[in-house]
Amino acid sequence: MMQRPGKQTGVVMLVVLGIVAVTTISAVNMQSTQSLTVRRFQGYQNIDQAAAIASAAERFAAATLSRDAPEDDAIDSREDSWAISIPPLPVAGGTISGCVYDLDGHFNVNNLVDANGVVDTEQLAVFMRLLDALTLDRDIARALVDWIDSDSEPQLEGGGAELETYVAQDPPYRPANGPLVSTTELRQVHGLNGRDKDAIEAYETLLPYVVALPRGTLINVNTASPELLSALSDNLSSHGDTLHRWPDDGWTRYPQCGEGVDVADALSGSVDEDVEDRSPYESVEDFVAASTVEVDGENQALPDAVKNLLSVGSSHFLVRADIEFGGSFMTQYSVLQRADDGRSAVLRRWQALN
Ligand SMILES: [Ca+2]
Ligand SMILES: [Ca+2]
Repeated sequence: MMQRPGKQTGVVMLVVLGIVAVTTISAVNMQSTQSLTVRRFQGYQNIDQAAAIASAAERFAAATLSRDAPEDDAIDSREDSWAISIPPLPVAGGTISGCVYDLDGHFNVNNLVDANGVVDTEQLAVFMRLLDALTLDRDIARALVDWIDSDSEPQLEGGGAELETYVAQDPPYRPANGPLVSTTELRQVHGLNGRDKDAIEAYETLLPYVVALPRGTLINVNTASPELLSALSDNLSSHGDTLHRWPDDGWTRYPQCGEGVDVADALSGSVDEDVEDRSPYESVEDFVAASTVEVDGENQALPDAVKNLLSVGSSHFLVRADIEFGGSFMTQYSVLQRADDGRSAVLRRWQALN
């Protein structure tokens, strides 16, 4: 589908306005930097400046998401105004670049266990097929259920792991028996833990496809990876590549930002028109129709139980901001939860200095 130059231009104007706001903040702070006579504090000061710029970028992203909320009937896709990557742009004394990823296109591991602390068999089936699609061991799914579920009984069908498995580790530790706060916790789960090369590889393979969000999120079929779409039912195991709605293979970059929209090109309205049709699904019913496949001469639609796990919109986003300031580099990640009224709350935020 052809990209819409008008929309892109609008987006870039907003980016420029947002950066002007950021630059103003930096300029004020620059003056205080210059008044410092103690040079050895310069590094800390730069980090403070970078953090201030990152914070402005986070607010800018939240504002973009808020504007988007009523724009397209709760549809979120890579065609939306929040989905562009911002190329390195100058701010006073440094540069800023960044992007926003939708997180509801990933499998939320906390959905594996329901509100009563008991395994959700429908979610477990999807997760096991996702492991299949990634050629990972299905036992990881049962170990993960045990890590989250409230009891201390290992899953019956094998692969489960409760307290006795973890106290045998060196050093010993306990399973959380509750939701994951971050996907980095997966490195403690049986099958993904320890110094074993296969476990480390399995963790790294799985990480781009999963997320740890509050329980009850729906999978956005407009931003889900081909692997996750393939995992929705046995019938779809080879259909993810045709069903996904990414205009490029951008899901493989997560959480790296893509190449930024060229500001000059976008302002002149010159954008790439040679893009394959990946128009977003406007409803879950649209997706169900597109994913209905013929099996043994009969049309088989996605079962209702799976349909109920899906959405065409998103409530959770990862904002990435890369800041260079005075020779210091900082990457800040913020997990935003957008409410129905468009306002976002920050669920988590972390920074990496490099
Ligand atoms: Ca258990
Ligand atoms: Ca447990």
